Amino acid sequence: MRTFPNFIASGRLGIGAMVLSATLFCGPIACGDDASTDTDTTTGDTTTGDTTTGDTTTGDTTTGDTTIGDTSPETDTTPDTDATPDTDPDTTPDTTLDSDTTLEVSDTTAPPAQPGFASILVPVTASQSSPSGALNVFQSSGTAFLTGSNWATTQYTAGSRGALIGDFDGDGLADVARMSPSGRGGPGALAVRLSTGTNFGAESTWRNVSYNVDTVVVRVADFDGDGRDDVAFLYASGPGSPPSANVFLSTGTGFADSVNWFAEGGSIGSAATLVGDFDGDGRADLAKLSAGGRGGPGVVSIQLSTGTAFAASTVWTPANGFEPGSVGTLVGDFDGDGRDDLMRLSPASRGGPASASVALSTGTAFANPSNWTAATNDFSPGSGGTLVGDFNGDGYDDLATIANNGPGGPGSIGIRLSTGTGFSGVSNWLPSNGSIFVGDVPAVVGVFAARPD
Ligand SMILES: [Ca+2]
Ligand SMILES: [Ca+2]
Ligand SMILES: [Ca+2]
Ligand SMILES: [Ca+2]
Repeated sequence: MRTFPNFIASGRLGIGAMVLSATLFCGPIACGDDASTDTDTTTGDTTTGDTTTGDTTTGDTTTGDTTIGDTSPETDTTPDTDATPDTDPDTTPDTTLDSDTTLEVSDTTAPPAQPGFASILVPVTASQSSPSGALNVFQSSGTAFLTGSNWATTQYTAGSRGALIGDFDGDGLADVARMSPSGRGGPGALAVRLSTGTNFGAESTWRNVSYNVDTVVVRVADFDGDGRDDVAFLYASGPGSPPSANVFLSTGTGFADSVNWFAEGGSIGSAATLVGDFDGDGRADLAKLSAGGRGGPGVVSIQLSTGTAFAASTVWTPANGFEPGSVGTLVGDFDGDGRDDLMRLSPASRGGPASASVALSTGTAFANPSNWTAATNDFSPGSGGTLVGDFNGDGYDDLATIANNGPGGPGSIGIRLSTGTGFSGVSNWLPSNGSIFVGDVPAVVGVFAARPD
C-alpha cells in the first residue's frame, strides 16, 4: 500500500487524488478487498492481516498447513504435516512426498501404489480339460488368501521360461512377462501384460530378442534402480565366448537395446546365480553360488550393480562357508533392513530336521546362516514349490510352501511369517473353498494389487 504514506503526508487531499489513489489500489486486485497484509491470494475478504491456514479457497500458497481435510488442490511444494490424508484428488501434483500415510494420486516422488501384500500367481497350462490356459492370482488379505481368480486367459508352456514377474512400468504393481522362443521363424520376444490392479491387460511385445533357450538364465530385477524392473539374460562362458550379462533396461513402455554388464568381466555361479539388492542401494546385484569341493566350503560372490554395469566380484561368503541348499537357495529381505538376504532350503535327512536357514546381509558380507524354522521338522519343501514374499505387508519377507491338490485333499499354501529373527509355525492360507495345483510352470510371487484399505 505504497500510496498510504503519501495520503497521510498530504493531509486533506482533493477528491480527485482520493479517486486516483483508489484506482491505483484496485489495480490487479479486486476492488473491495482490504488490500492489507493478507498472506493469502483470495480476493474480496474484509479482514486485514489474516494468517489463517487451511482455508477452503483454491490456490493457497501457504506452506505447511496443519489443518486436515481441506478439499481444494494445494499448490505448495512443501509436505503437509497433517497425519490425515487429504481428500483432494490433486490436479497439481505435490513435488514432495506428503508425510500422511495415504499417498495422493498425483504425488510424483512417491510410488503411486501403496506397498501391497504379496500375492501368488499360478500359471495354468492349456490341457484337454482346459483348452485355454489361465493366470490364477491368489491375493493376500494379510491373514489368508482370497479365492484364486483368473487375471488373464493365456497359455504358458514349460519351455517358455514361465511367468516373469516384475514391475516393468514402475507404477508399483507387479506385471507379468513371458518369452516366446526364437527359432527358425525369426527372433523371439519379451511380451508384457501390465497389471491394472484387478487383472492383467493385453499382451504387448516390448522387445524382440534372440537367445538360446537351452543356455540362457533369465533374471528380472531393477538393475539400474529407476523403479522399473529390467530383464537380464545371463550366459556362462561357451566355446569361444566369455560370460555375458545382457541387460535390457525398461523404459516403462518397452525394453531398450541390451548392454553387456559384464564388459569389465564377470561370471555365472556354478551352483546358481541369483539377483537381489544385497547392499540395499536400490540397484539389484548378482549373487553367484558355488558349492564347495573336496571338503572346502561353498562360496558366495557378489557383483554389485553400479547402475550401468556389474562391478568386479567380491567374496561375501559367511565365516563358516555357505553350501547352497539341496532344495535350493532363495533371496528375500527376511529381517526387513532393506538388504536382501539368502535362505537355503534343505529337507530332513539322516534323522536331522528339515530347515530353512537364513544368512543375513550386513551390506558387505553375509553372516553365518542360522535355522529360522520354528520347530524341529517344521519345514518341508512343498510339492508345488517354495516361494518368498511379504504376504502380510509388514516389511519382512515370509515363506510359502505349496502342496498340490490330489487324492488327499485340495492342497495347501503353508505360510510361515517372518518375525525378523525367525519364522512362525506354519498356517494354511488356502481359502476354505479353494484348491491349488502347480503344474509344469512354476508359481511366482508379486504385488499385483495395491494394498487393500
Ligand atoms: Ca506395473
Ligand atoms: Ca530399471
Ligand atoms: Ca545393490
Ligand atoms: Ca535383510
